[in-house]
Amino acid sequence: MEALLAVDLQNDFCPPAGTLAVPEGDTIVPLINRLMQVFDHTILTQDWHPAHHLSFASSHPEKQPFQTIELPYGEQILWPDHCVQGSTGAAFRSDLEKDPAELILRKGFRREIDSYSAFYENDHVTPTGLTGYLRERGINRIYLAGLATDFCVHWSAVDGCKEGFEVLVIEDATRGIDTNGSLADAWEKMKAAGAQAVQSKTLLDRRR
Ligand code: VGL
Ligand code: ZN
Repeated sequence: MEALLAVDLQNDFCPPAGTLAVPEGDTIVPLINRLMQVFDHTILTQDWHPAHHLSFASSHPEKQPFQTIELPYGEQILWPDHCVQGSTGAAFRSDLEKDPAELILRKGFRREIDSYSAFYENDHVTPTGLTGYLRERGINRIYLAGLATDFCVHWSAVDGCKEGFEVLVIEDATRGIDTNGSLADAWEKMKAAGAQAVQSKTLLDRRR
């Protein structure tokens, strides 16, 4: 059984007003709405940080967005403040269809740990519970779409493979941030982990 996992389609990741806007991030929303119609199961993720989250550059005097720091779990890129719990920026895009979603998974809610992946926080050991949810529901294949290709989609794809799921990334239904070569690096790592790239057309053409 398969599910569509649509990642972080929130105002802060979209132009023109998002604080961490992914170029063209807004343009994939109508396509993802159509994709939901050809999947029996849709899951949405929502980046959901408390104010003063440790991944925010503003939490570290002297630091600028897109610089990095060392945290106990390793290197952390510092971001502009984004997706603060309850803010307009953290809300889903208003044009996103939310009704088909069977689960809305929030992540990044612990101040000290970022969480790009929908499966594990960035320490790679704190689970979100998604593996158990998918397994209990008999879902063994996941299709990823959403934002950003090089962070939350990338890390979710790699962890999904590690957890034993078949992972396909719908390439034209994602957009990347691309800081320091991160987009090319992400595709290399997703493919090395066993994830496959697919185009939305092949899915939209499927007979159901
Ligand atoms: C994301 C950076 C920080 C993402 C979330 O959704 O890809 N990227 N928080
Ligand atoms: Zn975030």
